[in-house]
Amino acid sequence: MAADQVHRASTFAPVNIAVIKYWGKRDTKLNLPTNSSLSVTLSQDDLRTHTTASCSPDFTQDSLTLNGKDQDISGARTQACFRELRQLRKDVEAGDSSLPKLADLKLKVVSENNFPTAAGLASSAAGFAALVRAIANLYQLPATPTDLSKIARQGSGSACRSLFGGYAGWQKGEEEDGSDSLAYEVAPASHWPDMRACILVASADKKDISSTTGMQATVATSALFQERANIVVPKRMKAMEKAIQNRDFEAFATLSMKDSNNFHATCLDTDPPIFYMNDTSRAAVRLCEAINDAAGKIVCGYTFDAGPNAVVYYLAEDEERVAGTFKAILGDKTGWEGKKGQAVKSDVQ
Ligand code: 2P0
Repeated sequence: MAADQVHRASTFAPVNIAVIKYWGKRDTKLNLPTNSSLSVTLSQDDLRTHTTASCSPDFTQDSLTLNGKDQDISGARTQACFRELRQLRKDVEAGDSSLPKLADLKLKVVSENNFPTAAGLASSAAGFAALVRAIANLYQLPATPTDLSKIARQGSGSACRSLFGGYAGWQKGEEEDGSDSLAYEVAPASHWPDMRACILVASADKKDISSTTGMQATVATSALFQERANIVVPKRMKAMEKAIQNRDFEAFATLSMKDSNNFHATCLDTDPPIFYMNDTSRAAVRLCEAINDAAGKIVCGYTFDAGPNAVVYYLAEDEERVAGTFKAILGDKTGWEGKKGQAVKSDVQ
């Protein structure tokens, strides 16, 4: 191999927003969750990570930059992704001696987000999904999205769902080695082409408490948590999959709102309590309730992740009634400069 030869591959990965939330780990090293979860993938035009992975005999160390800044890659999560992908490449190289020995070369990963990082907009999900897929493409691995989901999960749990478009589930699995804790497609976006999402940016600041820290505090101290993980979520996973299969918006939106509220209730029940929602978030909840009351049926459903920003789902036929109302009150998209009170519409992809 020529000393200056650089091998390179690029990919995009989308943000996903859970409607049945992941919150709690039973194994912190392998990122094995205490309950299954389900998400909707947002359009890459609106929120996504673009990542280029390259390797070359000229590189002297592995590196990762995000939005132009060097990232610490010494953590166990990034190392696990690099290690597993390299091992898969080694297996491929072992079977074909004509292939270049890429697994022995240092990796350079360059990522860009087109939205605020770590503000509760699932940036780690898109980030690790893009990192894993870019390296898998670079190594030309014969891996399915589900295979890659088991690697991305070790980077960040929610990342496993960002390897799929449309509606993605993450089954918690039972095995101790994580071999069955993987993502799967519930339905492609084309199954429900009228689904829309509106993101209400209550704050684009970095969140106070990381998801990893917050969820472990909840597991350790919340009395409501066991009920959620063992009873509430298993039933809801089934009901949500059915709502999606049947394109039953009222059921989809009602379950989304209930699960968001149940998750935030366990946050409040954590010692010390965790507050991800703020006054703006609560105003968005009331506005959704008012829109649904005025319509006489459920035309929108909100969900909040580990941050104050709302994602409101609705159908295209209710665009004016839902997104129109939010935009009239909050103003339209003007970019991601970190201003409060923006409404950003997104398609499902
Ligand atoms: C989710 N969240 O299902 C839930 C809902 C936040 C609230 O997944 O520790 O960043 O990296 O596995 O994936 C955020 O947790 O946590 C998250 P780690 P992650 O989308």
